[in-house]
Amino acid sequence: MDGFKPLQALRRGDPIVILTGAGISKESGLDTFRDPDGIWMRVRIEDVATPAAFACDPARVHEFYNARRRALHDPAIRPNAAHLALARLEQEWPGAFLLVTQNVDDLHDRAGGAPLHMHGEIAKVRCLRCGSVRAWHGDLSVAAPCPACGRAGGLRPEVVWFGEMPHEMERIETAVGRCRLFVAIGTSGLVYPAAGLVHRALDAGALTAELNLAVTPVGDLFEMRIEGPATITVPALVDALLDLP
Ligand code: BV8
Repeated sequence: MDGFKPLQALRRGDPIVILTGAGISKESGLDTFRDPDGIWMRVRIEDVATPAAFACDPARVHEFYNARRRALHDPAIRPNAAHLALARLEQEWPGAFLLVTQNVDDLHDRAGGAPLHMHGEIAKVRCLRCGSVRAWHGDLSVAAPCPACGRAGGLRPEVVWFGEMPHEMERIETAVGRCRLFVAIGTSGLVYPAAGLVHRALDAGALTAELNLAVTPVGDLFEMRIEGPATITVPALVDALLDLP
């Protein structure tokens, strides 16, 4: 793909940061949020993805996440060629590499990657009573007792809601500030602070690339814009990077 020509300014082993969003999981069968068939087109953020929503109607919030967690157990939902290509890049790249995902699904992990889940993970639970965090694959409910402290009523999905601070922002911002290549894949670039990371990459003089199915509101910020489905564009990006001298 000619669109990858600017990559030739990089050296093999230059630090890379990749940011992914819901679009990378779309071809695996998981809904995005803001596409016409997206999740936020069916349910309001204020009703299911804020601390106030959980305080007001925890059962409704549990059901929203239970349905999405159950989907992850559908055998038809599995990592796609884009997840697998990023896992290959992570394993073979001879320099610093950080994969940051906004996604709460486990497809990068199941592909063999080691993503930093800045918005948390739907297959984990946190106890508000004792603070413990652990894997959780079944349905959650208000009555479910915490496996650590035994108390009920305090378990919540280990995801970052709107109005909550994403995980490991300092580590993410440090890596972006040092990277030579910043790639945003399958994200609408509308949710902060994730959407602001490209500015930090530009300030650091990094090469920036956006891989998306369509033009996004922040597309003009990126030096490279590769349009197409992630299962095509991401393997092509990884091949181009691993072919660098
Ligand atoms: C916070 C987990 C403060 C839950 C999510 C400025 C600065 C800081 C904050 C703000 C700010 N302005 C506004 C805010 C508040 C808010 C925000 O950004 N609101 C937006 C709506 C304006 N931000 C926050 O609240 C954040 N917290 O700021 O805390 C603070 C400060 C101090 C101390 C304490 C607190 C927290 C945000 C995190 C919220 N949680 N997810 C869950 O999943 O249920 S965010 C939500 O949007 C999603 O979960 C997802 O993670 C995120 C981004 O969505 P995308 O992944 O981009 O998905 P989307 O559908 O939008 O786009 C998909 C893209 O894929 C499209 O472009 C499409 O074209 C493309 N695509 C589709 N198919 C394909 C494809 N691409 C390639 N191939 C394909 N096949």
